[in-house]
Amino acid sequence: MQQIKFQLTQYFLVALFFTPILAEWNTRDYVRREHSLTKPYQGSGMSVPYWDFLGSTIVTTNYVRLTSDLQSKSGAIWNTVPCYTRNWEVQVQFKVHGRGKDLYGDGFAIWYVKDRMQYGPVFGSKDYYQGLAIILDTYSNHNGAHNHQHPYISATVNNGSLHYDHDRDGTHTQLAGCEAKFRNFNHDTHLSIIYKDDTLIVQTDFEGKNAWKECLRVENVLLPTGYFFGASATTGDLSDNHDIIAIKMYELDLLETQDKDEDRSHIIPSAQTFEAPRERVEDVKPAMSGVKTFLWMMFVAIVIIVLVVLGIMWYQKKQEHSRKRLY
Ligand SMILES: *[C@@H]1O[C@H](CO)[C@@H](O)[C@H](O)[C@H]1NC(C)=O
Ligand SMILES: [Ca+2]
Repeated sequence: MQQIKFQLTQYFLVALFFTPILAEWNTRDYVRREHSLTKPYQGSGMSVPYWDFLGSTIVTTNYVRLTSDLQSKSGAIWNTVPCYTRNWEVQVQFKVHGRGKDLYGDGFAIWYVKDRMQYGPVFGSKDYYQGLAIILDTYSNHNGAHNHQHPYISATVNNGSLHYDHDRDGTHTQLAGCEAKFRNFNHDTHLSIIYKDDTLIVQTDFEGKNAWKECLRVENVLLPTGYFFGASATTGDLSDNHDIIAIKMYELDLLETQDKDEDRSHIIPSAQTFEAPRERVEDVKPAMSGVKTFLWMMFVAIVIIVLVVLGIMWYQKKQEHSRKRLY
């Protein structure tokens, strides 16, 4: 009760001050501290509440630097608290900047995944991840003609079976993407990731206009609860400073159609744009019950169809028969 009151008060205070800016937002959404990273970062001592650090990451009073503008660096920050919110929005204020005018890289990624704190080749984090990656790729590894420019933002949902192919800039596994320039700006750059009603929306505010611009929207994206938010970046031969200024996670209201008691923790990350080959499904255990039900229903449907077809054939035969008898 007290907590609710506190949140309400907090909301009203925030609303009073920011009503013009927040006008388009759902009025009951509120910030979840345990999934957010805001200034001042440090609590008591050196640690940052709710966040762990990996690799080259350094924390200053004004930013969290995942990599500096030096070659072969990898850094990450990971939320320590799993997210049990069904509908959420994560807003990331970041700054990517460096000396390179034409050559810079490699980029960074915002994660909502099962495994945290793991080094790897996908922008500083592990490949074959389970969950969602929003990748802000600044360097095109593709030698041939690309169908898009860099920097490029893309969304990928992985159930642990997909490999991120840098040579193709991950294009064969992405769900959607957009071109967007966000390097070396003097104004603030913001990214918004919304996951609501199984729809993923990524918006950008890179032009210093204080307005969101839609980058991508994908429906029928299934993500479980209980995963972790994180951000990671990497440099190779090319480099950049990849700074996270703030991460704010907003809990969005449940929709009327959503059951608040539904257990979403066992969902396997998927998106309908995936073509799931049926024979592969069997070797992944957690999917069994769902897959079994599906196959069972398919079987029943096929039996019904066969019966109907047989019925129609039998009926036609009978009709023909009676017609023959008539003439
Ligand atoms: C995982 O994703 C791959 C690629 O989309 C798909 O082929 C496979 O069937 C999926 N596995 C499960 C258990 O959903
Ligand atoms: Ca790339």
